[in-house]
Amino acid sequence: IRAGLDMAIVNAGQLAVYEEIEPDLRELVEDVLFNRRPDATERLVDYAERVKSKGKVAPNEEAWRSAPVEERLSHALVKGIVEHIETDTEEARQKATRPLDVIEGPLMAGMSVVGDLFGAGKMFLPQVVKSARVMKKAVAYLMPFMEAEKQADSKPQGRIVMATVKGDVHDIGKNIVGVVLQCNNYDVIDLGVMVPAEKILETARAKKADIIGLSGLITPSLDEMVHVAQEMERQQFRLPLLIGGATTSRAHTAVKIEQHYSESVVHVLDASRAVGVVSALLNPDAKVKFDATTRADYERLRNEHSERTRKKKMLTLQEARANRLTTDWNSYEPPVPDFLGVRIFATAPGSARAPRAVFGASPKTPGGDVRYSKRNLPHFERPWGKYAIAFSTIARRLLSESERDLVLQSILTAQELNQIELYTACVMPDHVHLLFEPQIKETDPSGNTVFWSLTEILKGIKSTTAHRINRAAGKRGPVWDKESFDRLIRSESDLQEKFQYICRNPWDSGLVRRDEEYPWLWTPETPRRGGSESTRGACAPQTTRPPEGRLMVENPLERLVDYIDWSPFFHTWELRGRYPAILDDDVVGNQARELFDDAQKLLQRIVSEKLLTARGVYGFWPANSSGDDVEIYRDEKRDEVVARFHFLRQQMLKPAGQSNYCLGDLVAPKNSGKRDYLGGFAVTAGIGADELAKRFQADHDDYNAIMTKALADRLAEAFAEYLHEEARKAWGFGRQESLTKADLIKERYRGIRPAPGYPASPDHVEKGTLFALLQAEENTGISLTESFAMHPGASVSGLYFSHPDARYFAVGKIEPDQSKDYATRKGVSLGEVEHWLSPNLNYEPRAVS
Ligand code: B12
Repeated sequence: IRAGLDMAIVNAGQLAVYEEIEPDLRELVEDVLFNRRPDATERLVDYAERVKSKGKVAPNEEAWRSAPVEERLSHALVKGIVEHIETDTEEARQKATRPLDVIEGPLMAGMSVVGDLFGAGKMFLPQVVKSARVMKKAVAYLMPFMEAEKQADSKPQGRIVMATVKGDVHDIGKNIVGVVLQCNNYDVIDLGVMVPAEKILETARAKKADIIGLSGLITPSLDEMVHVAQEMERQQFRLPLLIGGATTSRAHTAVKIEQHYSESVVHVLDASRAVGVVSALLNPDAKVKFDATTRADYERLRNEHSERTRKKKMLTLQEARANRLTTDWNSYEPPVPDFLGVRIFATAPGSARAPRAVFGASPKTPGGDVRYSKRNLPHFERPWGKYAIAFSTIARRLLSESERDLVLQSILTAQELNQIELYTACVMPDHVHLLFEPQIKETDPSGNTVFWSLTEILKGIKSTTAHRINRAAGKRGPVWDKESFDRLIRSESDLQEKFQYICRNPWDSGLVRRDEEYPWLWTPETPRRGGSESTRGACAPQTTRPPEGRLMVENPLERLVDYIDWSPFFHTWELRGRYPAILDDDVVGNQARELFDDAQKLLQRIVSEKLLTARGVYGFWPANSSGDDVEIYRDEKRDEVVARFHFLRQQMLKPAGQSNYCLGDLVAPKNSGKRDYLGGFAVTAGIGADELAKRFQADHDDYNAIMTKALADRLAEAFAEYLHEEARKAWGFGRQESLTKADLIKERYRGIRPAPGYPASPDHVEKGTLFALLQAEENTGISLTESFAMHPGASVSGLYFSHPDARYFAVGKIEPDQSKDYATRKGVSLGEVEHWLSPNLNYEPRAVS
């Protein structure tokens, strides 16, 4: 512009990485843009003519393969290409003096190009995560060579211990930040989710961390972050503290956290800012300036906050109630649902407690399998390998029924002790079949992961059972044949075949009739009781009986796919825009399309291979409001209150004609004489998501690990949408709906489904009441943490309101009078209410309590 440019037209859809534009062309273009020479335009037009006359030459996709190995590695990293990475890394290793030089040389150089391009906004997040996958695969390939040479790790720029705080389960955001930091050569120790303060601080101390980073999705986590900051101060930590996650903000960090800890406390809005913040904090010179700016900024935010709080025009609770939403209940007939009680929807009917998916071959290990010989037979083991095992009794002696009980129990104990992830077990009269995956045993002093070995696991099972069988029979001597047959599962079909074979063994071998049960078969669908109480497994010919009085509906995953709202999926990957327009966006369109294609591929796999299990429950209950609360009655007699939902009312001064909303106003009051109803739901699509993500991670594939969780979240929201449609039909008024999926996303239907924690009902504790009414844990397998987060993470729960005037709103800030009233209504202390509603208080709690 300084050089005289008035206007430019950019085809952002064809943006290339600037540094990769051919130097001659770049010079010609720069001459024009920067007005460097009088004949610049002619020269560029001339060049264009020459290119045109040659015709469009299809770029040779593989041309980069002929470049020197250093350039190939850099190209693979920048473009996220994994195909040749092992070959190229091997070539670089042979050229280098030490394997470590490959990391510190070409790989690091490639990653720093990626880091710079991302930092400069020239690369998008999905590309960076794909680059990280290439880097991790290369490093994993070199690892065995470095271990063999006992070489020290390369020196990272700094070490960051990260965790999602206690009570919170979500980790996509944290995982993304972790990958981006790793790309920039920071050593990230990720402690996972639901991590107590003590563990975070102990690890930071033991591992000599340079920075601690916390993440959280829901508001109760904010208090936990304050606690971590206070503990860091008390224990005299001197490390910067980073705050991140959907529920956090700069304002909250400034107002609630920063003053508790004297070292730097910094809120990080998203992954693209993480590297800048971390590098500033770890550079002593830059840190001084960075700290001064941040502290001044937070000071200003605190002042603005207290100014706003002082100036905010608030009503008393009484005044707010007088300005409630009014309904002429006399002329209103609440719709009556088809049924009362709950309905369960599941992709795989069966027990909610153990609905684990059985899938996936053993991941490949770059260093190859560990091969060894036992009694002249070859054996293979690999990390996260799955094994089909068989062992027999000595001389094929027959086990009695109680002995078979003992054996099954002992196998289940190995699973409970977390030595194995059990897929199936069948104790036949004279032999045992098992399908399992050995789990991590420990980390050895040099930081290597050690798995339980097959020998240890089988020795444990065989010797305990032999001992117990002998003791019961008053005998001595061997019970089991010394040899066990183990087979590494190498493919998906291999796994399915073995799984089916074992599950059908009692029937196929003619031991039991088709209509009989075999109690010593265990599968993931079997309730975890073991012994003679255990029931027949999933592969056996069977019918699923729903729990007494409850309707179970089989709901395949593919049905949910149509209900997915894709826009938030792109936000997760930091691509801004609405779907489907984002696919043709000038700036992010290409990247969005590539990401969307990758997502479709994985989604198809998830659906066809049933890699995730979704379960949901919804229900209706007779209900009437009583003040700001809603009473739930046992039955239509409405004389016994079985539960009570407590709602909060807006207290801000509203413009004339607008009401002070409260969800309670949407249900007919008790004294109206009208029979109204309330609905509720809880859904998850996250059963199996952690396991699937873990498998991708074991294959150094963070891209698909993050993608798995993002898709599970989408499926959970889609399930909530689908179930709401079912509920509206069951409630009658939804039967006439003819809405497209886009209409559903725009909520063009009658009624709302606010979730405990969302702005209209900010109290997460109400989830406890909802879960009890739905028997959600039993019916879906979702459990609540101490902070009322739902586990698995990809879960949503909420209430259904049918009133035609129902709209979403934000309760916003509340005054001490409402907190006290709310505490009385709930029968809890004021302190407890203030703890859970802390972000909603328009006052400092200690001033009034
Ligand atoms: C998508 C979404 C979901 C998804 C999954 C969420 C997820 N992926 O984590 C689903 C549908 C499962 C969901 C469920 C719920 N949600 Co929700 N959800 C959202 C939404 C719309 C987007 C969140 C998101 O995925 N962002 C994208 C990810 C990548 O970003 P991120 O996690 O923030 O991470 C970035 C930064 O924060 C930062 N970062 C994150 N961690 C760290 C760590 C460090 C160290 C650093 C440096 C940086 C950093 O970098 C990351 C990458 O850029 C937000 C609203 C919003 N716009 O934020 C509500 C929101 C988070 N949800 C909310 C609520 C209440 C819920 C539920 C409790 C509702 C319910 N009753 O069912 C449940 C809880 C689920 C559970 N398991 O307990 C509230 C939370 C606030 C509150 N009042 O508690 C929000 C803010 C909505 C609102 N306005 O009220 N939700």
